[in-house]
Amino acid sequence: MKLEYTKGACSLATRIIINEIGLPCEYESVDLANKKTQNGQNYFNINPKGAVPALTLDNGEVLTENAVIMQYLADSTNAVKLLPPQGDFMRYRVLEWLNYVATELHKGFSPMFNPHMPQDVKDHVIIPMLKAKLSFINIHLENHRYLLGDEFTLPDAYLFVMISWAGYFKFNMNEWEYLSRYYTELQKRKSVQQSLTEEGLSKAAV
Ligand SMILES: N[C@@H](CCC(=O)N[C@@H](CS)C(=O)NCC(=O)O)C(=O)O
Repeated sequence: MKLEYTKGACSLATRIIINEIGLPCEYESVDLANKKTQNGQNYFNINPKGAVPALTLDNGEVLTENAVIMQYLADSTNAVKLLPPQGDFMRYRVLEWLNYVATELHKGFSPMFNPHMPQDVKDHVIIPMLKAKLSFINIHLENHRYLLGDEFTLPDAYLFVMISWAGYFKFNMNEWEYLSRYYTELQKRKSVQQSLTEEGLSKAAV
């Protein structure tokens, strides 16, 4: 299989899961500004939505949507610690967090990357909204090592990338004691370290 990715983008979460499971995978970087792959291909020919990640399976199917690719990877390899099986209610708790990170945080951060978004709107609307969501997670993490408790699961990989973006945009992580502790611990995780190294990110942004 092959993952289309962009350095430090949400596709880093997919890579962390690939490394967490230990799957062989090829990687091709995508220049999102020009929609060109590393090999000079028009990226729209791989993913007509133009966004990373896209995972090309060995049978030629191309799967998109970060949260769905992660579910596919866990289910197809029986990685039940990352995503419990159907019939186990914890599966829906994992998916509940995965959906929260995808829809509230990831898509909450997206306008921050838009150069046409006025700074005033970022400062007075987007950043306060993101901070409120990070504060909610911070409180949750006071009594949880990972989002779901003692086990690292799919949304932890995704949240790791979102916290690195908070650092990129110079959010003051000292505001969130438990989120900072969580982030520091995740940075030591083998799959995370491997993924950062593979993307040439010697250290995450915070
Ligand atoms: N709905 C997609 C969105 C992915 C997404 O927003 N990817 C960003 C990078 S983090 C991207 O490729 N943005 C460029 C674009 O959408 O044109 C998913 O959840 O996978």
